[in-house]
Amino acid sequence: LFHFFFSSNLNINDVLGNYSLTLVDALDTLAIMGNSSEFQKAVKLVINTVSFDKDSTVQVFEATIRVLGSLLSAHRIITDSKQPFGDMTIKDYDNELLHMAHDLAVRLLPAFENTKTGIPYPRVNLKTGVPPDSNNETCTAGAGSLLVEFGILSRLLGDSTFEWVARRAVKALWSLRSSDTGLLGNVVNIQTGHWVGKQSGLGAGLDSFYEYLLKSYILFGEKEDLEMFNAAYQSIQNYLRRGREACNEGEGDPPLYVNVNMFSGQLMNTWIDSLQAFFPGLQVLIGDVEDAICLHAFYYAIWKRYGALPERYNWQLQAPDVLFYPLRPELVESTYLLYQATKNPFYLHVGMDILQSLEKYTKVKCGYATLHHVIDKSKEDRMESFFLSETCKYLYLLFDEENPVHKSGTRYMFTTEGHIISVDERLRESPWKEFFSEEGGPDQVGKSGHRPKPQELNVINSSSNCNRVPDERRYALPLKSIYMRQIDQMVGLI
Ligand code: DMJ
Repeated sequence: LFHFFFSSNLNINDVLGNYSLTLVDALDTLAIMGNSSEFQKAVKLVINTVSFDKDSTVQVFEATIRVLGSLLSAHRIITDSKQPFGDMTIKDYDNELLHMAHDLAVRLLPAFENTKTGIPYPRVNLKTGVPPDSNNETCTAGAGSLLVEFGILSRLLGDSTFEWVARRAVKALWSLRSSDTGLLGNVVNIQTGHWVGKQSGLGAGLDSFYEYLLKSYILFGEKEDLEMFNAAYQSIQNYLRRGREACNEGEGDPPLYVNVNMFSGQLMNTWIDSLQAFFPGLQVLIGDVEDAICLHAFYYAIWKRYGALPERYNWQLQAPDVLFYPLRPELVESTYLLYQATKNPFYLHVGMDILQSLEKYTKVKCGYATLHHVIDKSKEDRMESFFLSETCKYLYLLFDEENPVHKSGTRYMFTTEGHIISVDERLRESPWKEFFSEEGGPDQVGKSGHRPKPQELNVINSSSNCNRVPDERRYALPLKSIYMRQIDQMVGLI
């Protein structure tokens, strides 16, 4: 029955992976809430019961952001010498979560092999690699937003493989952007490099690609990541942004970011999706707070109308195009980051409003349920793992002014799945940097025939590598207190 159920529902199988996804994804939320007993219990449960040696086909992106990212975040919390969240240490901890992260990442590596562009396959089987009937098409966000987790893993292990393949994918995608608009599409063929989906926007298929260009720079300090982000941000402003120039003054409609054809910049449709609501949060990170305030207000207006965000909203018809709401975090995330940036109590009000709607419309006996229909408020029997890892975490942090995330001597960055990673010098170490730069600039990658294939780096063998995990406690550093607002300021202070 289990097999029938999973194989008949590809969507659920892809995400769930049969590896205790919700338990794993929620680990650092427990720490942030200061619940050390539940955190310790959950970590032990993960260590003792979760295995990736499974005949399970997963999406590389989802496995990376939800599982790999969470394991790395929890590992760093456990081994942090300062223990800002209370005692989150685990007795006799022997880097098990880091070993698990490594094991999972090794199982994802086949996705990066036998691809002519270096852009990975979207799915792998954890036991057998890329399925024989695999699709050669992938979305830009899925293939190009792996660098934060893969880079952290590489830098903790001292093993370049993971960062190398993730960075190669980013550069390959980047090299395929339109030479006229600088925009990327949302779906690409990994063998030919042809754009199958020519839609460029801020939502599904592209969202975290932009986010990770900036966040990779914050974490690793590699200038090329910032250069790519700045260029992408400029193209977004040039071609996606419509409406009046200033948020609060002047003629015309309020600003809005639309979906356009990547080559012509022409409008492709009149909907926006709820994933786009992350963008104001990203704008806060780069200090574009005015624009962030405006865009956030637009999404909040939609939330107020339905008590949720429909998956797609048609701004021309002023009605939802796609009606479900799977407890997504993006609006809460932007609300939280805008509150941190402005300290305007309006954002506490927004958070309270969102919280009350969630309580009213989505709370069920065993948790919180996806809204199947934002108008009639019917529900689905499904609670996505990001509800605990992101939606609840950002809501909690919004109201918890004294939380160590805001107060401690450590500064944190959130992965795209909301996992906290402390920004410190340990992640700036990359002994392989010169090797990477020999690969040429962003535009060269995917064209050069001289790059070693991942196999040739000779680090894929999981069992031998597991013994090479360094004790990162040795590298724990005293960190200065800062909250991420101005990216230059953050990078400059390290
Ligand atoms: C999360 O899994 C991540 O935030 C991802 O980047 C896209 N959005 C979902 C939640 O909506």
